[in-house]
Amino acid sequence: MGIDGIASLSQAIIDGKHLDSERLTSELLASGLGPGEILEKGLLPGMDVVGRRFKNNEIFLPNVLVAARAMKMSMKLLEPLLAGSGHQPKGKVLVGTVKGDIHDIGKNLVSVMLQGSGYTVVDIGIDCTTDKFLTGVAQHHPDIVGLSAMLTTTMTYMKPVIEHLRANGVTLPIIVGGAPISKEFADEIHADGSARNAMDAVEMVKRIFSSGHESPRQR
Ligand code: B1M
Repeated sequence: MGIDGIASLSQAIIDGKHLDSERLTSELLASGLGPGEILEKGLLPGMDVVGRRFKNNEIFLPNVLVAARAMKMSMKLLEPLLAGSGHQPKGKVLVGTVKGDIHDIGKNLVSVMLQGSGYTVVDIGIDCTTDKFLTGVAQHHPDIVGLSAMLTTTMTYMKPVIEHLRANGVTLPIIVGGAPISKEFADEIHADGSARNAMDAVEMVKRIFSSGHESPRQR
């Protein structure tokens, strides 16, 4: 196991072979490779190829679905290791994918990396309406709200979510992310920050806490 195993894992994602991706992930872990390296060098490059081929009409939706299932099988093994354990929670972040959008792999990865950095994450799922975000905030009392969108057609729903939360007195920092989200778009919809990937999201959350938006539980 090593370079060959990693390449086979990428290929298993591309081919949508979930049993292979699960087995290879276990074998790579057993051979001593770290979960972060398996994710960065095996899973994400595989999913990148899938995205490119889908865009170029070289493969079709069912292929993307089986690739996503293979990715999820591997992520199930990696998530507990990426998240780590025994951290004192530094604050709470509520995350959800906005209405009309069912993409959740990226959001889940952001959640895992935040947990791995010591934050508690409340994940309210996919296809979340403005009210679902508001109810989530009322129920879970997060310190930061995170919105995810992967489609140019659903990113526009982030604005109504932010407006609905603000209109109902939610003053918490709201961050946005997902493949189509730019900093300009985030500014335009009055989000408090945006992140390109899971690592950026962790940095953004850290910055928000260190800039004075500290957790109410720590005040
Ligand atoms: Co969809 N899909 N998809 N898809 N899909 C994309 C997004 C697309 C770019 C593919 C393409 O054309 N190249 C394209 C969007 C085009 C656009 O709008 N510009 C697309 C399309 C068109 C569609 C459908 C409309 C297809 C159809 O039905 N004709 C449909 C829409 C369904 C819907 O949501 N209503 C659809 C469906 C699906 C599947 C269900 C088959 C599946 C999703 C499975 C799932 O998530 N459970 C799927 C997949 C897998 C993809 C691709 C191939 C991969 C997405 C992914 O998981 N990437 C994707 C192409 C691509 O991105 N290469 C594509 C891996 C993940 C780790 O990265 O999601 O980017 P990502 O997350 C990153 C960052 O974005 C960021 O950090 C994450 C981790 O680093 N981030 C945040 C995300 N959320 C964040 C929140 C933050 C901060 C950072 O703060 C809160």
